[in-house]
Amino acid sequence: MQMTKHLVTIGLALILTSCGDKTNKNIPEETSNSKPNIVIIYADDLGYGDVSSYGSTELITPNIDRISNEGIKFTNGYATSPTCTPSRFSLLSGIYPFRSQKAKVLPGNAPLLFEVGKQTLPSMLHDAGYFTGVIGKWHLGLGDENMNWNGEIKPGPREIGFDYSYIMASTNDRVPSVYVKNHHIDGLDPNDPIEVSYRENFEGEPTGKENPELLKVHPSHGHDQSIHNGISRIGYMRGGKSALFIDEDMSDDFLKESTKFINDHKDKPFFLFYSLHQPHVPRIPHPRFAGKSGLGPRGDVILEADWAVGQFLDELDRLGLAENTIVIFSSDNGPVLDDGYEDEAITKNGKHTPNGGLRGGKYSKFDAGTHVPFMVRWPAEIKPGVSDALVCQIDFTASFASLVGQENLTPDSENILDAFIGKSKVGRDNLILGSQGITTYRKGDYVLIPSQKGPKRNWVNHETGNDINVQLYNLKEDRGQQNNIADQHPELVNKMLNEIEIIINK
Ligand code: NG6
Ligand code: CA
Repeated sequence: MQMTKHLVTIGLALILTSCGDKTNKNIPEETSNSKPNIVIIYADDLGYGDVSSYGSTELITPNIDRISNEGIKFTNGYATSPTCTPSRFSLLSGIYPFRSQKAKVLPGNAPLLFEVGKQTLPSMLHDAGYFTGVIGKWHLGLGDENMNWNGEIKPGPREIGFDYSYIMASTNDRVPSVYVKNHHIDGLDPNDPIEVSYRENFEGEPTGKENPELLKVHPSHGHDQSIHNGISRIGYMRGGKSALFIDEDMSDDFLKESTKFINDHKDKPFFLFYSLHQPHVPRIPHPRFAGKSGLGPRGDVILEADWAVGQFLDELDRLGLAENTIVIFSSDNGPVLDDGYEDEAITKNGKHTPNGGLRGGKYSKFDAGTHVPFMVRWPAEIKPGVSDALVCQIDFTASFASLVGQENLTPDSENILDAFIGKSKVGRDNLILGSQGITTYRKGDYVLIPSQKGPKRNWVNHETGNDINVQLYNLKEDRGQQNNIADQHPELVNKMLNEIEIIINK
C-alpha cells in the first residue's frame, strides 16, 4: 500500500512536471521524438578557404570536414552580410538586414536588435515543441533603454524564442568581457558591480593606449581602450572582476555548455545555436593549441574550433543522437587577417588562402565577404554529396518551419528544405547580399554590384568592391570576379537592377 502510494506520487509529479513544461505543448508525446534535433554551429569570420574539405591544404580541419563528408557540402552557400551582426540578425529573424537601419556592427552596449513578438527561427521551433538554446557569441544587442548590467538583462535571447541562453555579451573584442546566462551576468559578485561605457573611461582604469606595457597582445588599429586579461578592447569597463571571461578558456567554456545542453535535453527535440567565437579577434588559443598550426594564432584558433566541433560531434554519437540530428556548420562572414591586433596573422599566413580564391574578404562586396563554408548533415535522411544550389542562412526559418509543420511568418526566408537535405539541386532563385548601403545581388550564376562611390580599399586593406561603374560577374565562369561583363549585358543589368527594387519594396 505504502509502495503504491509512493509510485502514484512519483507518477503525479512526472505528469505535473511535463504539464508545466510549456516547450512541449503543441506536439503529441508519441511524435515528439521523431522530430530531428537541429544544431547550427556558426563560426565567426571563417573563410571559404579555411576548411580542408573546401580546399585548404595548409590548415587541416578533420572534424568540420566530417560534417561535410557525411552530409551535403554546399559550394554556393551564403551569409547575408560581410559582417557579423547583420548576418546573425537575418539568420535568426528571416529578415534581410538592409530592411533594418540598426542591423550593423553593434557596440557592446547596444539594445536588442529584434522586435520582440515577431516570429524568429527559435520562436518558430519553440512553438513546434523544441527546446531552444543559444550558446556562444551573440552580438545582437541586449536590453532596452532601462538596461542594467547588474540587474535583470532583458529583452534578450529569451524574449525572442530561446528557452536557454549562455552568451558572450557582445564580441570578444568589445566590453563587457562577460558571459550572460539567461537574464544575468554569470558569476557576478553583487559587491563588485560592473560599469560599461562607450563614451569615456572610468577614472583610474588603464587603457591600451596609455598603458601598452600591460598588454600581452598589442592592437594594430582600434582596440586600445579597457584592458582585461592583458588585451585591450573596444569600449570601457570597470569592476565585475569575478565575472570576466578568460579568452584562453572561451572555447572550452562554450563546448562544455553545449555538451551539457544536449545531455540535458536529449529526450526531447532540441534546437541549439552553437555560436563559436573563432577565428574573430583577439585570437587567443588555449595553450593546448598555441603554435599548433604554424600559421600563428589565427590558424591555431581555427584548429581549436575544429577540435571543439569534433568533441561536440562525439558527444552526439555517445548519446545516440547523431542519426536524427541535423548539424549545420557555416560562418557569419568571410575571412580577414589583420582585424585590429598584431597577432602575426599576415606574417605567418604563408601559402594559406583564407578566401579560397574568391575575391575580397570580410567587409567586402566581392564574393568572399559572404560566400562561406556551408554544410548540412542529417544521417537519417541525407545521402552525402556536393550541391551547387544557391542557399543562404536566411532560409533556415522557412525551411525548418516546413519540416516541423509550422507556418513561416518571416518576410525574406524561403523554403528550400529540399535543397538543404539534398533532395533537390535547386535552391534560391536570387539573393540580396549586404546590409544597408552595401547591397549586391546574386541571381543564378550572376552577381551584380550596383554603382557605388567610395574607397577601393578599406582599413583592413581588402578590396571594398566599390566602383562608380556597375559590375556584373558570372561566378560560374569567373569565380575570382576578374571580368566585369556589365557592358556586354546591358539588358540583364537593367533587369537585375529592377529586381533589386522590387525586392526592396516588397
Ligand atoms: C570592427 C573592428 C573589428 C571587428 C569588427 C566586427 C575596429 C578597428 N575593428 O569595427 O575588429 O570587431 O568591427 O566584426 O574596431 S564582426 O565579425 O563582429 O562583425
Ligand atoms: Ca564575424
